[in-house]
Amino acid sequence: MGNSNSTTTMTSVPKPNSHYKCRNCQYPRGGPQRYAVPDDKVSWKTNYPEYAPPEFTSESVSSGPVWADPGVTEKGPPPLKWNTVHGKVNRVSHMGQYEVVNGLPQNPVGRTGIRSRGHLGRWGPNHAADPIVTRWKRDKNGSKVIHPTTKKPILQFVAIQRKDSGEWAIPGGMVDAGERVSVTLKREFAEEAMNSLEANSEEKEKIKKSLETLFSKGVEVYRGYVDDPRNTDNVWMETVAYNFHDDTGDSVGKFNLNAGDDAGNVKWTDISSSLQLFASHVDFIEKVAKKNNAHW
Ligand code: RP5
Repeated sequence: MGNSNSTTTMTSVPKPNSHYKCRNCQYPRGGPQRYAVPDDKVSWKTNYPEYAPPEFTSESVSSGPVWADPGVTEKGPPPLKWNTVHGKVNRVSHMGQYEVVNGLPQNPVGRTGIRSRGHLGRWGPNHAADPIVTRWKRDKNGSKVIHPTTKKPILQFVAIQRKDSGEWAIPGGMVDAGERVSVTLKREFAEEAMNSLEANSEEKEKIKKSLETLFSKGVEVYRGYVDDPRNTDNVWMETVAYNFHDDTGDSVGKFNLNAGDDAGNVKWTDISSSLQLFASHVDFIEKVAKKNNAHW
């Protein structure tokens, strides 16, 4: 048998390029165990007749805060307009048109083993923005630190430790209804990494000024789906990630990092392929490392 024949007869399981963090595990913070979804059953195109995922909506969402949509009632699914901006709420996905099944949006990447809204407020896409603030790692003489193996300079980014899961993450956050992404990026960074919520008005003004300059020169590195542990079959996170790079170390390098809001800790973190971060944040960081020709 020749090689060409053996490749055609090989049984290969297609590997999904996502759903590592929102599949085959316990739903976070009090949620149920997700229904098992093997790699070859992630796609909605694959038949999975026995699939019976549990439903879960957390109390914080079902109690009807302003940031959450109405739930399913005896009259059926909420009468919202999908795949469009409805009122001020952006229900358009970066992934293109999503399916609506039995009146509810369907996760565009595939099965997650759980239904309903979990901890997320919006049916369908929940939009976030992620500011990746970077500088070069420098020694005490101010020279860039070069990695001995790759011979490339080491980049550092501002990471926060999330209070909800304890994992390290990019200090991103939800885009408020009607808010511009550029505003969310600055607001979230100021709140989570510089604790601007606790600052007095003079300090707030200083933080605002230094961020204005840095954040005016961002480069978009990613736009799309996030493999977030809160995703379900009907709700999922999407983001726009920007890199704000301080090449000389003169602006960001001087920032006083100070954890606030949803962050328990904040620190400059060396970028390398061994990083372990919340959701699929490591994928965005890899793009930043490659873009800056840094060690990975
Ligand atoms: C992730 O959740 C996004 O990439 C963003 O970092 C974050 C937004 O959620 P919260 O931090 O507001 O909970 O999917």
